[in-house]
Amino acid sequence: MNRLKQAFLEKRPAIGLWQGLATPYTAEICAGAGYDWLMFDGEHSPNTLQTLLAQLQAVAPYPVEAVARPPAGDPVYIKQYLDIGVRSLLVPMVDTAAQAKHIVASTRFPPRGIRGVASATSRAAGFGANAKYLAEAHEDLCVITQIESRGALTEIEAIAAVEGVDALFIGPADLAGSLGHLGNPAHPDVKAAIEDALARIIRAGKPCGIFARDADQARAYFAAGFSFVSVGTDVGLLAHGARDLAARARPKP
Ligand code: 3PY
Ligand code: MG
Repeated sequence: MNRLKQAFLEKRPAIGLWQGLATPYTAEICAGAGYDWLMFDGEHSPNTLQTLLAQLQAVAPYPVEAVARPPAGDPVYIKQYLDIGVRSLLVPMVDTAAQAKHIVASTRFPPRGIRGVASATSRAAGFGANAKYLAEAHEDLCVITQIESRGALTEIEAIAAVEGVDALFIGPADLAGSLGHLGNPAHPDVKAAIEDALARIIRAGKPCGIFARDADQARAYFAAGFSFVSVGTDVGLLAHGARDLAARARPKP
């Protein structure tokens, strides 16, 4: 069973960690660190299908759900991601219900959708060993669409109502940009928009996720009703840790 969907069903808060380093070695370190899900980023990190595949293989033995974000909600990316074994997709920049429907259709084989058919050669189907894959693949998928523009805010109810959209995820950085506050997701207008979006997504009956900058903000988001929260990034952990260590080790003049 998809671990993120399981957490949603059991109403268990799911903590995630953003993965931007694009290497299997660090992904494996993070996989054993106690997060419920890791998010491998194909939108803003230097990931190729090969680097993504290597990271999926590295984290496979760990009890963590591998979420991956394609560069866009394009059926071509989606079928490639699913074929290498991604079960949970975070799709950026989804502004309308029509887009959300197209994305869900891209994850389903005909007649349910338009996903290109492969199973004998795909890792997702156990390289042909899973005879039920074509019939049952959709049951284990988790499709999450991002709400991160002024336009998407107006469409929340319609997007949340799309069958096959399992959860919605607010992107504070892009949302801040779209609302005229680029680089300032803490601006009161953005905070108000996030609160309103969360309330409407909960009313629509869908789990809502968000990106938090630190542990305090993550806990506050869980307390506010978010179901899944990503806290910080692997890049940030390394960058801050490295800078801090250098600064503290340098002898004072
Ligand atoms: C954003 O903040 O725009 C994201 O996509 C991730 O949080
Ligand atoms: Mg974004």
